[in-house]
Amino acid sequence: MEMLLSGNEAFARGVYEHGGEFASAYPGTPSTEILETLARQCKADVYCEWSINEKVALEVAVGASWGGARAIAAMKHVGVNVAADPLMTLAYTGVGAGLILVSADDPSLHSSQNEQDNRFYGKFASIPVLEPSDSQESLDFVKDAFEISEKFDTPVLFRVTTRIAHSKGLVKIGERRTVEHAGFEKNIAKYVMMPVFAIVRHKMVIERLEALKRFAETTHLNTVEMGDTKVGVISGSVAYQYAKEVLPGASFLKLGLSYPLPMNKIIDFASKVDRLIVVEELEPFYEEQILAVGIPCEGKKFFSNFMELNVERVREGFIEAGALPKSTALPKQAQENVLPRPPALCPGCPHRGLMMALKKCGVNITGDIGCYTLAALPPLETIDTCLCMGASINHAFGIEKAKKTKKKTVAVIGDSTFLHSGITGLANVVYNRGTQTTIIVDNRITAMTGGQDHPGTSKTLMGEPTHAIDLVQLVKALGVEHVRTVDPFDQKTTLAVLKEEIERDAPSVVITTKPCVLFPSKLKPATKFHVLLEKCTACGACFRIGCPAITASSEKNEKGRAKSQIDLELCTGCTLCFQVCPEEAIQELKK
Ligand SMILES: Cc1ncc(C[n+]2csc(CCOP(=O)(O)OP(=O)(O)O)c2C)c(N)n1
Repeated sequence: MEMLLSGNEAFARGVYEHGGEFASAYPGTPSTEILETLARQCKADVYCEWSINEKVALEVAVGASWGGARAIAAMKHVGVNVAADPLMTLAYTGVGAGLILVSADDPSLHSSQNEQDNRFYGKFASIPVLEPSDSQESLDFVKDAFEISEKFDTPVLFRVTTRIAHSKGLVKIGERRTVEHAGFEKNIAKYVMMPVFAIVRHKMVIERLEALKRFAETTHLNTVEMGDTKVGVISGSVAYQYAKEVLPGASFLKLGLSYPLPMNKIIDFASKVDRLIVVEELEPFYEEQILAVGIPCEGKKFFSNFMELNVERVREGFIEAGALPKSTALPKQAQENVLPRPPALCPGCPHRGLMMALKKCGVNITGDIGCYTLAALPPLETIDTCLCMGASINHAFGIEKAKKTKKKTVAVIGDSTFLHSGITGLANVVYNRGTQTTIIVDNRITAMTGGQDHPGTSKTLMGEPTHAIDLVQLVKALGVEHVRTVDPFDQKTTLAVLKEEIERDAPSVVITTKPCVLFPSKLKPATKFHVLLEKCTACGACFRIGCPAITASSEKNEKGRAKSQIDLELCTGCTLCFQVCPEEAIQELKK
């Protein structure tokens, strides 16, 4: 049977079909749908969980693998940085049953803070990297990945990119097949990485890499497609699809196992073509390794490592390389006349109320990663920093200790992010006698990635009720004595509480308590608000809160400035515009 599946859905299907029994992840675009699909369709056979962060996700998957279950841990590319500590030594211990670490990279930063190329983690840790080039391979390669993992006693890095993860293609699906493995067995030389054992395992890693190199030469994952021998193209992942579309008649060496590289196969391929061109997205990962063994090849000078490739960019690269005549250039497409739509907080988002109040506090605001990061942009312009998850609390602390900044600094962090990697930072603030205010914007969900549960929401990914961490109790236990909760839609109280806590010469935490507006089951039925045009003076106060429900009406004031109007479809009745209107022109709509 065939199904139309995204790469993520196909990978999930592959885990099911090839006997996966354990799957963990922390959400992050473009990887999130792997666990969502598994939990929706396969939870009777595959245990699924949202882990509290990526390090935990990898470590529990390692435990499952050592315990005899084929396991996967999925995360976005920056998540692998969080999981890098266990990963580097996991390369030494090896696995029990097959273990796959999925790294979903995001060339072009569609929804990420950087464009790092995680193929390098494979080389760094000396573990194999598999890269599917479409949905079918996303399913099929799971079988190879589990088998390689078990045969070579290694975790396998399964690297996809946004276009592979989110594009759909027809996929042949099959039945589930399970493989029996023994449970955990004591073996300290393998599982206890103290120097005396680790040194032996490191030797094993080096020998294993040699064995993997030999395997790379013969595996069906790396295929040669001979065509015209003027140009030989080495490529993999989605870049292969682009290159094949643009230069279908050329000879290709397609790499499905992209680390370690099959160097003999590459040497042989190079000897059969006049010229070797490497087409790969982001960094010159293949190119540098091929050049390092003395095989002349070209790549990055035609296909830049900046932003993702596409068919057009690959066509232009081949034209520049002289592999395609200039006449094949496609006419530049006319720029579509689309109005720019900068990302904005949703109408009714509780983060807006907090940011409006914070704007009046005259403080520096170190930010974190979540929907609230959008408040860095106009018109709110409150968030001053965003580096990586959990960093906000530590940045505020560092700025305070640097003692060069007159204004006070507060940290803003989401509930999911606080649990992911903020708790340790707050403990550090208390321990090292910081005095900052930390604001936890608790909308009771991981909103930015589409609304996943976390250890504060009382529900597991398997749909079971569970304990919900009480954030007030948690931060008190860390030693924060001044902990307040506020309703961010109540501007007066929120501002008063913030001012009081910011003034304080001791660490404090303010927790906002309104849920994400996209989870309406948690909200009261909305009262809508509208603008009384006869009272509106077009002062712009309501525009400055950045609510997409508020737009310019066709009515103008005497100076020709547009008065406001509220889109009743979008209004959630949060009351923030009502609270800022100095003319009482915004009123509740009587039913
Ligand atoms: C290490 C890492 N993992 C995952 C992500 C993807 N991601 C971005 S923000 C976010 C969490 C957002 O949830 P929360 O902190 O509750 O804020 P909200 O969006 O709900 O306001 C996640 C998982 C990331 N950027 N970095």
